[in-house]
Amino acid sequence: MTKLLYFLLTITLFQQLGYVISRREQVITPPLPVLPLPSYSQLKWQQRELIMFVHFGVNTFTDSEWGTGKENPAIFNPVGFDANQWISAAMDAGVSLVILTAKHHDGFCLWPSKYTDHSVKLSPWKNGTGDVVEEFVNAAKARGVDVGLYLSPWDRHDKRYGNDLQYNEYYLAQMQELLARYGNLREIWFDGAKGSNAPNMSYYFSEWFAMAKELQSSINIFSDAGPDVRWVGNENGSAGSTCWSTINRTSLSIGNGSIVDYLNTGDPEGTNWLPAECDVSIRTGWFWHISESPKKLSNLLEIYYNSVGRNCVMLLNVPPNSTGLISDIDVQRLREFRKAINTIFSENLADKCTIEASSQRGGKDGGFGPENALDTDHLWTYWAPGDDKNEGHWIRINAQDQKGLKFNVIRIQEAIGLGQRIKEHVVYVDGKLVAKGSTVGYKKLHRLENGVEYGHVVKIKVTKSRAPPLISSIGLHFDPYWHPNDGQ
Ligand code: FUL
Repeated sequence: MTKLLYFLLTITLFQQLGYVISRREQVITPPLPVLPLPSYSQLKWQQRELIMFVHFGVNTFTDSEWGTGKENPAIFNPVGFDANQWISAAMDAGVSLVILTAKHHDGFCLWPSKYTDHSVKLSPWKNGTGDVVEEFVNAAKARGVDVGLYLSPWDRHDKRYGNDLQYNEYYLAQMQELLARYGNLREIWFDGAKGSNAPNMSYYFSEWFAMAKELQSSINIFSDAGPDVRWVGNENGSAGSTCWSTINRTSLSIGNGSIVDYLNTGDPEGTNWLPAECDVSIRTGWFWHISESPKKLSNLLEIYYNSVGRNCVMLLNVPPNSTGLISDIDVQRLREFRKAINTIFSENLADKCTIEASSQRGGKDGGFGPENALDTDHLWTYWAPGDDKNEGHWIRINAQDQKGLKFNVIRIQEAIGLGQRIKEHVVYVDGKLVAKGSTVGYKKLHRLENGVEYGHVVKIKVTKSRAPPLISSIGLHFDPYWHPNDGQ
C-alpha cells in the first residue's frame, strides 16, 4: 500500500515538474543579434539625438574662424561670462550633452594648463585666475547636463608643433589634464583639420585613444574615423539618405577628404559599429561674429530631419559672444526649435489606432507583437516577425475613427541594440505608395513630399534587410511647420 502511495506521489511530483518546465519553455527568447553591435556608451549617445557644441576662445574677440596662434591673450576678456547661461540655453533646447572647445587651432587654452602660458592665465579675465572649462563643467553638472571637450590636434601657436615626438607628448599631457581634472566627460572631439604650418606632422592617434579610454572608460571618442563616433563627412548637418551606423574602420583615416561620401552613408557590410554625428552651426561661422545671425527655424528643422531623422545625432553649435554669453537671439531660436520638435512629436496619432503585422515571433502570446512598436520603450521592446526571411514583412496601422488620420511625418525606429538590419522599406497609405526609403536605424523620419495625408490604413513594408527586421517604434505625426510647396 505504502509502495503504491509513494509511486503515486512520485508520479504527481514529476507531472507538476513537467508542467512547470513546459510552461517555462513557452517563454519565447529574443532573437539573436546581428553584429556589429553598439557599445553601452554609443547607445546612450544615440538616444540624446540633439547635442550642443560651444565654440569660444580668442576668435570670439578677433572676428575670425581660424586664429593665427599669434593672438595676444590680453584680448580674451569676456566680462559678462556666465556658464550657467550657456547651460540654461542648452536645457531650453532639450540638450543633454554640451561640448566645449577647450583649445581650438590657435592653441589658446580655456583652462590654465601647466604646459603652456598661452591660456586664460595670461588674460585679464578674472586677473588670470579664471578657468572656463571648470566653470562650464560645474554649471553643467549642477543642472544634470553632461559635458564633452574639443581639444584641437592642430596647434598654430605651440613651437613643438611640427616635431612629432615633442608635440604628441605635449598634446597627451594636455589631454591628461582635461580628462583627469574635470570629472566625467562623455565625449572627446578630435578634429581632423590640419593646416600648412606643419603638413607632415603625424598624430599618435593610437596612443591618444588608448589614454582617453584608460582615463575615462565610458567616454565616446569622436574623430573622422571614430573609434566610437564618426564624422558625417560635411559640416552642414546632413547625413546620407542611406545611413548605416556600421562601417569598416580599416577603410578610414583621419583628415582624408576622399572618404567623405563613405562617411556620409556608412556601409551595410561594415564590421564596426561607428554611428555618425552631424556637426553644424546655428550661424554661418563656428565662432561668434557680430555680423551673423542664427538660422531660421525652418532651416534648423530641415537639418533635424536630415540628421536625427537619418539615424544620426545632431551636434548644433551655438557660439557665445564676446561678453561671454549666448546672444538672446540664439537663445530665442533654441527655444523655438525645441518647441517645434515637441509640437511635432509629442503626439503620436498611431496611439489611437490598432496595429497588426504579417507575423510575429512566437505567435500571438510570444511577446514580440506589433503593439511593442507603440509603447514608450524605443530600444528593448519591439515587433519581431515570425520567420527568418529577410524580405516582405510588414506592419499595419488602422485608424479607428471614420475621419481617418491627418499626418505628414512617419517615424520608424529599429531595435538597434540587436544590430542595424533594414536595407529597404516602403510606406503605403490606403494602398498608395507615399514614401520609399533605405536604412532606418535608430530613427528614420519621412517628411511626406506631398504634404498632409488623410489616411485610414498605413502599411510599412520592409522589402530588404540583413536579418529579420525588429521595429521598436512607429509614429504618425503632424508637422505644422512643413509646407513642401513653399519651396522650403
Ligand atoms: C573644423 C574646424 O576647422 C572648425 O573651425 C570647427 O571647429 C569645426 C567643428 O571643425 O574642422
